[in-house]
Formats: sequence, structure tokens, C-alpha cells
Amino acid sequence: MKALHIGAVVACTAFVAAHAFGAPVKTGQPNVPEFKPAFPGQTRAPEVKSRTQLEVMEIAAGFDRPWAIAFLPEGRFLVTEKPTGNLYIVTVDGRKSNPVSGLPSVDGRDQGGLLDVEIAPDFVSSRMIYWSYYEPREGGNGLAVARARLIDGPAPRIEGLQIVFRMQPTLESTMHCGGRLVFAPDGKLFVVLGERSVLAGRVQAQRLDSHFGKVVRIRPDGSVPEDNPFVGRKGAKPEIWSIGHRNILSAALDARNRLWVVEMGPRGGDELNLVQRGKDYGWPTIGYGEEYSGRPIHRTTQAPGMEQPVYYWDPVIAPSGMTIYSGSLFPEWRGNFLIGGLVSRVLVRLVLRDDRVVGEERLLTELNARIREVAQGPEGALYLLTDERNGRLLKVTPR
Ligand SMILES: [Ca+2]
Repeated sequence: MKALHIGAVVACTAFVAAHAFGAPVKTGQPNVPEFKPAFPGQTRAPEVKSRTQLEVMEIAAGFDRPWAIAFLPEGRFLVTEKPTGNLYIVTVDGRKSNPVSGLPSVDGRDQGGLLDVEIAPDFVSSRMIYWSYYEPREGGNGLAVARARLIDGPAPRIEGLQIVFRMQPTLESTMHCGGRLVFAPDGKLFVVLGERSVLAGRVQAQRLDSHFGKVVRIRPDGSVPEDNPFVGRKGAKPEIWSIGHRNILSAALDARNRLWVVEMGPRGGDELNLVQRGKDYGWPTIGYGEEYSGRPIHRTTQAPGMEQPVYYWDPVIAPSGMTIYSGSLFPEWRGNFLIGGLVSRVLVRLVLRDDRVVGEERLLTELNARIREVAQGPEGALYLLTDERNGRLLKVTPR
């Protein structure tokens, strides 16, 4: 293992004062300055500074664009590799297994490939794992979620493969499938999705007959819980839990088991949303960004019946991966949102109070790496994956 010492100790000004006043994190000019926040603190919250000095250890490297981590109860990790579709078991001292065999092939172009992996809540007895991936299909592709039993050993493999969810309709696009998986404590599985980026997909984010741009909620076997909001509505996909999302690449539960997501915006307009049953998060009707060409997407930032983001970024951070910290190694981070930044090459920390962002920090700037995954380990350390050809699995602890 290699220790990378990061950052200097920064004395913190009084916590309350920093929240009430204070300049925001220094970023560039907004891309869409004519769009104003709907309420104070919806963007550019005052900068806060962690008092804890961080130590970053490299546990393993040599992953091709790794995407997600899951923690096995014995202290090892599952790590997905996006373009290759490979899943590895990694030991705490960084030894990588052969790729787990038996996984279906993936469409690994662009944003596609093998994405998230989770262990079942009853993994200790069932040995079941769940993963999401871009599924190659006749006439295009789409996100799928599969599960199987993990058979350990020198040649790890899966057994009893089942596809439990298929995003519909099939469309040819190598972009915006979302893909994070979150198990709720009641055993339901949230799958967060994107709208495929192309215009033919984007317009479906508001349509109930399409999974594009939705959060869906299923049972682990793929069946639909009867208390989903659109069950029984004619023409509606019954798996839908919320609508109007662009491309969700971060999802996590808070201490009250509420689902929070961060979605990748266009140029300007990355959003933090608190996902509630049956609600509409506005895309592409409202938002705070613009097309990469500079052309407008939205006439307005607010509309009746559409939810406001709790927070937005312009310029964007390009989010991927998030954990809401609940461990004991970083007491000052308790309840904070830790979000990986791709283009921004930072770890973003948000401090929330009463569901409003009251402070923002950019951590690990010295690492200067695209951060794809942020996960809290069982012992409270933070684990990261860097989005590189030689992607690294990093462990962050107090120094
Ligand atoms: Ca929105």
C-alpha cells in the first residue's frame, strides 16, 4: 500500500459563522447567469473547511475505468470495471481475483459497460449479488439489472443468473443510463436511470410509458411493489417511482432512509434532489443549465407540479458516486454528503441542515483525479475509485 498525504490542516472559522456568511467555493463563472436560484442557498453555498487532515492509501490499481465498489462481509471488495464488463474480488491488501466468470456481456462503448454492484441485504446466507450494465439488444441497447449467486474461490463465478429489470424501450445510445442501485431497508431496490442523452430519449423523461429519466423501485426478484405510485395507471410503467430526471449517477439513503440523488446536468445545472414517491423533477422542462452548444434548453427554472433541486451547480461538478456519511472515523462529517467529481476532479462535501445545503467543500484537490465512486466502508473509512485507464481503489482515513 502506498500512502499519499493530502492537504494541510486548515483551521476552521466558527462553524455557525461559516454557514451564515462566507464566500462560496471558488469556481468559474456560471454558464447561465440569467437563471437565478429559487431560494437562498440553492447554489454556491458558503465554503466550509474540514478540520480533519486526510490520508489517502492506494489499495489497488490497474482497473480499467472502474465504476463501483461493494463490500463483502469478510472484509473484501467487489469492484466493477466499466468497459470490459469485468467484476473482481479484491482483498484488503490489494490482491485482485480473476474476473468473476458467467456475467452477461456488456455494451461497453462510451458511458456503457458494467456499472454498479451491490450485495443482497441477506448476502451472508444467500450469497446473492446484484449489478447493472448496458445490455446489448436487437435494435440498440438499454440498462439491465441482474442478480446471481457469487461462488467464491480461485476461479470465482456466478450461478443462477436472473435478469430482474430491463429499461424500456430499447434505443441506440451509448449515453445516459444512470445505473446506481440502492437497497432500501424494507428490501426494495431502487434503480436510478438516465434519459439516453439523444433527443428521442430526452423527451421521454416526462412520459410514464418509458423508463428513461426515472427512478424505479422493484422487489429484488423484479416484481413490482403494489404501492408504487403509477401501478394500475393505463399505459404507465409500474416500476416508476419518480420522473423528470436527466442522468442520475449518484444515489444514497440518509439516516432517515430517504433517497437522495445527484444528477448530471447539461452545461451548468448538476442537481441534488431528494427523491419522493411519484414526484416530477422537471427535466427537460425546467433546469439551470444549457446545451453544450450554448443554446437554451429551458425557458424557465420553475414550473407548477415540478420539484426544485435542493441544490445545483453551475459550473458543473460532473457528479458520480455518493455516500451520506454515518461512520465514526470522521465525526465532523456525520450526515454530510460526499460526492465524487469527474470533470471537477474533486470530492465534494455538502453540509445540510433541514434539507438545505449550508456549506460546501472541495476535498482531495491535490489528488487531481476523476472520482467515480464514493463508498463508506464498514469501519467508517471512505473508499474511492478513480476513473482512469489505470483506475485506482483508494482508502481515505484521518491522518
Ligand atoms: Ca430537475
